[in-house]
Amino acid sequence: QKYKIEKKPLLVENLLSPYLGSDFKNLQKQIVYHLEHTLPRNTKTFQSFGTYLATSYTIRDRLLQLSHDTQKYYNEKKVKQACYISIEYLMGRFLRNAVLNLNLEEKYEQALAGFGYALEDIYDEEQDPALGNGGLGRLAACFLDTLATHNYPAWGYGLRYNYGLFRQSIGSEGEQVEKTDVWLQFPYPFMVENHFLRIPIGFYGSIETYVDEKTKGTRFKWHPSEYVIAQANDILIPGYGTDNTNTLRLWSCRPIEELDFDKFSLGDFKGASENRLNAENITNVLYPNDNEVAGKELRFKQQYFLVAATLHDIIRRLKEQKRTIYELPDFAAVQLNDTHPTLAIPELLRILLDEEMLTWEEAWDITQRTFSYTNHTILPEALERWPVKLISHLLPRHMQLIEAINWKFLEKVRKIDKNNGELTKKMSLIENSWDTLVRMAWLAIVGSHKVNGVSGIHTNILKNIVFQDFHSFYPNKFVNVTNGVTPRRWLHACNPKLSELITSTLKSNDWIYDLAHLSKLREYAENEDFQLKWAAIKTFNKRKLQAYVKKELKIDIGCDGVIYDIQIKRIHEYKRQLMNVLASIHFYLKIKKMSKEEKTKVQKRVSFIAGKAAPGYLVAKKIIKLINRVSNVINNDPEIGDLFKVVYLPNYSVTLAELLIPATDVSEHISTPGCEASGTSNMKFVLNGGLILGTLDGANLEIMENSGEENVFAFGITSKEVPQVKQRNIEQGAWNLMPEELQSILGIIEEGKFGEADEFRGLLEELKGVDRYITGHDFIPYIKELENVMSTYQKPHKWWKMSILGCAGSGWLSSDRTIKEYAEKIWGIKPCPLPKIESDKELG
Ligand code: CRA
Repeated sequence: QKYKIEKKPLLVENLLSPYLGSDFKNLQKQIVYHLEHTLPRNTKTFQSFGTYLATSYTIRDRLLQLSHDTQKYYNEKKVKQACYISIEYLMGRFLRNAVLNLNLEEKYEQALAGFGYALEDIYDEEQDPALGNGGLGRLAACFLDTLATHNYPAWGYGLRYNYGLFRQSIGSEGEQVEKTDVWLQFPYPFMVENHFLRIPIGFYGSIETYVDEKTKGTRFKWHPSEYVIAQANDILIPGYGTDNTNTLRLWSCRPIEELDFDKFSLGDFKGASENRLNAENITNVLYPNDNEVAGKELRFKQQYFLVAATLHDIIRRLKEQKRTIYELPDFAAVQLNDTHPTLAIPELLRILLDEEMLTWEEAWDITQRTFSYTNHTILPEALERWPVKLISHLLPRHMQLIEAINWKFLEKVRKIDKNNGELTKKMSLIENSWDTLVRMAWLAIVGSHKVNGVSGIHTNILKNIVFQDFHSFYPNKFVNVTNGVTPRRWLHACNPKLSELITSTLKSNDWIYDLAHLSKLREYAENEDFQLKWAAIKTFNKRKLQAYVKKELKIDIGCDGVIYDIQIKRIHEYKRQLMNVLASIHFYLKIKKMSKEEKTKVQKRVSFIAGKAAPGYLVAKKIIKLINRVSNVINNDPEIGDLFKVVYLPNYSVTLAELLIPATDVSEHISTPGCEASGTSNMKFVLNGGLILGTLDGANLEIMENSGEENVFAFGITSKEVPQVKQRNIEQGAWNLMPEELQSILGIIEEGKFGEADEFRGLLEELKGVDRYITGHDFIPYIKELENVMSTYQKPHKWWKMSILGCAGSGWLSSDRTIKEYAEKIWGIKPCPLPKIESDKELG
């Protein structure tokens, strides 16, 4: 049975030149053209990688055409657009997503089959650009997919790092080994260098003061002493089932002067290239920290480089439409993805005051109406504060403007400050602690018209604790927009069998762009036949993972009747991978003590963990080492056999997640309550019929609301109760409050069962002392809930009902819903679909 593939007819053929016709013969011609002219190879020498490149270039051609049409149309309509500024984008592989979104899968399959290639294998030739660390960057990528799919006029702005997030392998001692990610060593066919856009960006220098002849007021002008060039690199973003194609513009840094010829002539070859190397440094490397600030001058330069180039581009595009600077807030809604792009606020103010010659009132009004800010974390180590000294040196005019913003803001605060300046001190954008520091989050709040958190609980914590004073000061500024994920990549593309089953059951594929339709699956939750099909797909996906583990890690794991229990995310103390591995030791010891008879009743399980640790985060690296040591002992213990395995999968990436998520029975989201702002992989698992074992934190809570509490394995206390537990730990010592089971596990580690006796001392000292993340407190409830997971798995009817109901309730977790909220509550933008041309004539 065939179903309509997309709601709106695809118009590619009609809009494009005949060259881009999409019957499979035409596609073959295009592929061969690129093979011979772009690579260049010839039809005798091409291999899989060349075929991947040539195929990708044909996709790029199509997207280029569509994006021209899209931009032309948006410009004609003068629609308001969203500009998303983010220092990270974790896009994942491009080809499959583009082919599916353009609805060309069958045709490309046919075209490549003619050359003896399977499209599926060609997809695997692509490397995964890792220009982000974790959830924040992946969220930005999901948003781009949704914005294009739902025809929103939107741009993404970011940085084109030469080296993405490091590649991780595991050394012989179980430790993390990091290697540079040289992702540009081969061409990346989906990125188009835009040589027409080169923007000078200044640093350092001095400020000139002069009197404005017209107004007789004082004016300022910044004279930077150093310049670099920002060059645009565009990645075109196709939407699903639409012609609208948006742009992600990534800036790379070039020197003003490539080579100092005078120095070169004098034989100073190193000195001659200094300029180039210094400039390229700016966009060289992605800082590998997640939820933590690096605090390095180069990082600060990256941040300014990003926002200066972006604002220049936005204003250039505004003026291209012959509109005045006063119209900026009606032209663009600029979203600051966390505080990393906060310098956009003083930068815009500088442009408006010093270049456009506006008054302060006008400039400040435009600035506030243009920006909005998303907060993604409340962890104190992630709240950015930059030294005033550093800012004054690098960007003297911007520091002056931050001081002026602060002065004007505090004037208002003082009026309500009844407590000896206490409030003024707390709300000041500038803090005097170990140094004089600018609080970037405060600046972002003051300079934006809306501030949002990324889940219900997170926004409440922002309003009531972290930004409490600001919330009282600006009661209407704070809103919640819970995160979401794109169902195109995270179900339709990564789990084709489940996608087919859902489409054939619902007799429509409308769910792909309106995920709320999944609720209709509820009526099948207890249908035995449907459950069998559902479960069979899970097994199919698990077999793929089983084969991967065998091939890559040489570990034999079972599949049928074995629970695949997965925790994949950055390694962080608050995410408590340590608690997970301690529980593994608990189960290991328990099985070892069992009689033969008892062992036959054990529910088999594989515990998978994957995730990178920031190279400078030593505790997180120790956790990785412990996991690998424990895995080694358990997996090689003949008394355990296939009853239990612990598998650490190296080099976690978007591509690996696409393999793991569809294959998961239960996934763990066990952060200390209050610490995980939202989490987004939890949403992806539910969408793929995986169950959640989680704490009352982040988006877990909203998953419980939407999929039903009874369909989530939840445990532990609420975030409100956490401070009391922490306080007790401090007062009485965590060791004294720790359950005996855990004490004895720590003892076993200390004895050296998993490596040298001293190896993990630091990790354990924290647990025994303060135990900031309350692992001791939560350990027993966690183990009990894991046992509940295992016994529920033995009741397949109940398990699959929970799994189906989870998925049926996940409509709300789509990034389509999230973006609709941003568009309506914050940006004031509307969809602007390209007009349809009513002809289905195949050209070419
Ligand atoms: N590390 C949060 O910790 C959240 C994402 C996206 C994070 C996650 O809980 O799902 O953002 N925070 O909103 C962050 O990066 C700087 O803060 C994350 O990815």
